Amino acid sequence: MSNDEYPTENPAVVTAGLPYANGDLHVGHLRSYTAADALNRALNAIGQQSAYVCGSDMHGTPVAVNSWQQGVDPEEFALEWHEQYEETFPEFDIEFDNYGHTHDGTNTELTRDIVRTLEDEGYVYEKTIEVAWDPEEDQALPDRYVEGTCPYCGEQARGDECDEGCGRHLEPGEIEDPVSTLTGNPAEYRKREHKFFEVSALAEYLTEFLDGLEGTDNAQNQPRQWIEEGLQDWCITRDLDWGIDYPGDAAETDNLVLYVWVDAPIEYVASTKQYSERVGADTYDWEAVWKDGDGDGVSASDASGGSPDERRESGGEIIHVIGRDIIQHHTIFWPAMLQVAGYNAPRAVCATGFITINGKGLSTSRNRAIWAKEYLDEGLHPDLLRYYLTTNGGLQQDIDFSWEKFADRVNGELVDTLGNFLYRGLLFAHRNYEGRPDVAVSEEVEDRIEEALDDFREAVNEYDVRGIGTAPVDLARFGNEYIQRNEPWNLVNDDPDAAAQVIRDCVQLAKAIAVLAEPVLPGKAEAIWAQLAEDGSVHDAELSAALDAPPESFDEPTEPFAKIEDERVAELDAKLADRIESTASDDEEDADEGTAAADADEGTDTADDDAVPDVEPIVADRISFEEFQELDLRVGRILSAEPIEGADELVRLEVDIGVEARQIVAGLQQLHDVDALPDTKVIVVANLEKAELFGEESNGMVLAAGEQADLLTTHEDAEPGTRVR
Ligand code: B3M
Ligand code: ZN
Repeated sequence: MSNDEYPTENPAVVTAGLPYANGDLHVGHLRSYTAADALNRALNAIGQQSAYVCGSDMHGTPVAVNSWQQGVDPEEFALEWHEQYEETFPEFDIEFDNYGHTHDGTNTELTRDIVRTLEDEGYVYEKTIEVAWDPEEDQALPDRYVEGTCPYCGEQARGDECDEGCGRHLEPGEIEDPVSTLTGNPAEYRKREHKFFEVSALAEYLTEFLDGLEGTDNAQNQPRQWIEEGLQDWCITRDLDWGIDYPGDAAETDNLVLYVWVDAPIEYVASTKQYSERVGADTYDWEAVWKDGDGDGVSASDASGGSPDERRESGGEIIHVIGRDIIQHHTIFWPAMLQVAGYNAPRAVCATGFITINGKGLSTSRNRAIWAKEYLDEGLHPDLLRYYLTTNGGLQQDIDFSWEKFADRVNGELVDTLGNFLYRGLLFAHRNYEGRPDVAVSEEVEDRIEEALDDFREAVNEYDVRGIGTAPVDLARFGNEYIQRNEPWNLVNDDPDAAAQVIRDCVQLAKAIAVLAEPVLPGKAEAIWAQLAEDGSVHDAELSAALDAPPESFDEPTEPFAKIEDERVAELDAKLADRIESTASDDEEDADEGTAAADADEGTDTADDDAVPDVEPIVADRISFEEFQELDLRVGRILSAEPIEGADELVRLEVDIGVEARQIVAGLQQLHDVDALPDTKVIVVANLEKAELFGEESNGMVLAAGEQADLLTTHEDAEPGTRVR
């Protein structure tokens, strides 16, 4: 890879975290697949060769537990889901260049090969450990077969991940108070021989790797902290009969399969390889992406001290889009494996936030989710959801989905801004000129389009998917303002040349909008392209096409987007509420039956199930009244608010707290309309120690509730400076 600006000379690959083949797809999944799809399309648009690959994650206990519950063979079970995903993704225009699965020959072979290299390079050792065991079933309880308490944060956790607490990966035997999800019995521990990958020897390499890593901040910061706390070696085998067999024929590894997190990311490589084999290495060479060419492993001494820069010179631009709960796997285990096995390091890891539904955690088991199929069955256009999911906040931010918010964005941005501009501009053009007036584009509009293209290129380089998605809407906003300012309807008779100029400009803007809209609104962009009577497909257009003249004539346009009416929102809301309620009453019946495995289907997916609890538990430790009084809370009034450059989420506030005006930095940029903040009354922690954020002093803190940073204010007219007790 390079750290050069895109487009680079190297081929790129964009990947999205593999869905476990164990249940229906929902908005939680779609968020990262649409973001990665848009990023890949945008890279292509700016002239970067790039492929988008993924596959189903067939192994591990997420599949084993669910198939066992249904009494189906895991392979059959997983393949069925895999086939369903293959059908569903294209329905959302999520267009993988290759979609494989982890159980296929390519991945199995590549995985064994890589594990053998890890062994040959001296990074794998054997150790006897205690693993959780179900005495009644007389079987080991790896990963999701066991639940208990996280040893790091004390939250309820699954065997291999603290999914509701600190998010850490847990090693076998680490979980406290283990309970079998098969029988509900307390688990025992048994001694077993397992294979370990010596990740701890790679701390220095990984620190350097993180220094050069691009993508979202969370993907750099969290692993840095884990490295500082001390890396543990990683158990790469499991007592399970579903998975890829440990390579070799040593008797002691007979009953072991590889841990699912070994073969899952290798599918990124396997899937790229399948793509390359299909189109031919002359068109896209997987080895140029993933290997430097020599393909040799790195010896133990090299890898621990070796420089990631050596691998940065050549090779491809590897970009991973994932959920934020799997950062550790992608920034510690995965680059460690790649390094030792002689593969290239990722250039970027972009970790997305979670999704809540009506302010509550998405939960598949509670049916509190928007299901992919259900959305389509409602007859809603896939582009609307793509737009909502990719532009609602920055990638790292949590997104709340409600039908009302969804309709507001669709109606305000896609219908009123984008659709309105296209329709009125093109209708005027068709009626008066049968298409594009025969004059050159004005300098003003050409410059404005150039500016939009530059912003778009910058957004791609910053992995700013939201910026990619809002680019066409911003240009349409300009278009509406341009039409309004020039009033072509008043010029047609008096000054026909001037009218023709305005409309010529609008037609060019429409074409530029189609090109810019392609990554996030591929279906709609193609329709606009066809409306303009353009040849070929907008999917093949490069960004520069935005400035080429459109054909001279085109047909009467239709409105590209339809408003979602309030009644429709109410209807969709009611359906969702009913569904959640009826699942809750089913659950009560299940609970009466007392089946211990009843909730083992939790967490069938990416980063979501109940990850955001409905209500946080109250902190058990009480504080005294004196301790409370140490807090100096004051009423304040925001005097001014402006975004801090380079910090996606932060705003610089001037807040009047009666005695003085304070500068306070707050994470409100994505969650509030910054321009509307001045004059808002807030509650300020006035005696908090000063901090520096992005080089800005923050002198106090503004209180806000929950993920959406709902600002605390006063009910009546308490003046700035009033103490809050
Ligand atoms: N199958 C799903 C998840 O934990 C898991 C991703 C694998 S990516 C290599 O989000
Ligand atoms: Zn934890």
